[in-house]
Amino acid sequence: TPRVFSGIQPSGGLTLGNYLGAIKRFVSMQDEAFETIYCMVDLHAITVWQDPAALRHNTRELAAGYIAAGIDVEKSILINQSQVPEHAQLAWIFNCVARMGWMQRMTQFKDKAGKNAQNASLGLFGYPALMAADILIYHATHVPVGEDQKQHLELTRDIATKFNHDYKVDFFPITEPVIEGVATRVMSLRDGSKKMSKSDPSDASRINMTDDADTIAKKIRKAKTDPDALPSEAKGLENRPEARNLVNIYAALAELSVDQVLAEHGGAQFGTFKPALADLAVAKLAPISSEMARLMDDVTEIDRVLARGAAQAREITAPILKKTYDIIGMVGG
Ligand code: AQP
Repeated sequence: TPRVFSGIQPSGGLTLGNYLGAIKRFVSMQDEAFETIYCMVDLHAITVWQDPAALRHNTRELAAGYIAAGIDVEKSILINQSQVPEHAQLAWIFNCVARMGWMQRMTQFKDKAGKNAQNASLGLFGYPALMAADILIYHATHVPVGEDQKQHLELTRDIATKFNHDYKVDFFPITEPVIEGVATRVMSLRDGSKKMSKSDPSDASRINMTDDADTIAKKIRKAKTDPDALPSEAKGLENRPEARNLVNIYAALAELSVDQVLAEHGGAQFGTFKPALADLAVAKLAPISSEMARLMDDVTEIDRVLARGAAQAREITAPILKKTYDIIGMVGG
């Protein structure tokens, strides 16, 4: 069976962008004909500074978010990255396969390192090699992600191709990105040109999965928009990034196409559309956030789930790492 791997960083609270761009898709793939493995990528999170107590909390809360949103641990393997050591072990091998020049082209590194790239961690620079290891240590064939991860997945393919070529093997699969739906790039509520992000300094820029109904309504009411009414067709949203973003969010939450949403709301002013969107968001998110809160009441249960997930994962990863060492020529591989 085709195997799916994907992950989310516990670098803050889950956002609506993570939910619509990633988790919602993870849940649907779990129910299709795939073997599914989903991860809290804590080793990725520490490529930028994380307060230890916050990292621990965010990792457990992310696990609660996955489960509350519909990841079923009887159907999917749910893991925390650092609890499956083969991820980091294979990443070292891939550090020796990937080329400096490939890494230097990564736009996420440029965005995250900013102007002072000399002060970025070496881990932030090597992030895509660890991501390739996360995927390939399972021989995963399909990786559901948001639009922003496309370049990293191309690098994963390049690493697999070079490894196979250098060692004259057909060992690592060439992974397919799965970037589908109307919410592959949910934008900031304050700036239609920036993606919604858990680490944006402005909390008003995002909807957190743990926001209460009033907060969600207020953030949507204050979201940046233009003064025009909604168009009646998708092409009327061109050059209106903020309007398009709100319509896309509506469509993704309601599981409708953009044209279906506009057939209903075309001609409406934002004064009418925003409350409708807020009601829909609250209706969809409130059950998830209350279940997350319930799960977080007793973290021993979450920790138990993660320990079990790690044991299941290692049944897959340990033989693949052993075989990799063997191919490379390591004694004991
Ligand atoms: N705004 C978004 N729209 C659609 N998909 C998104 N994803 C993230 N933001 C959006 C998808 O969520 C998955 C997990 O992403 P991540 O947490 O590993 O890293 P990220 O993409 O860097 O997410 P953030 O929220 O922006 O985190 P920080 O602020 O820590 O960098 C990925 O599949 C991603 O595409």
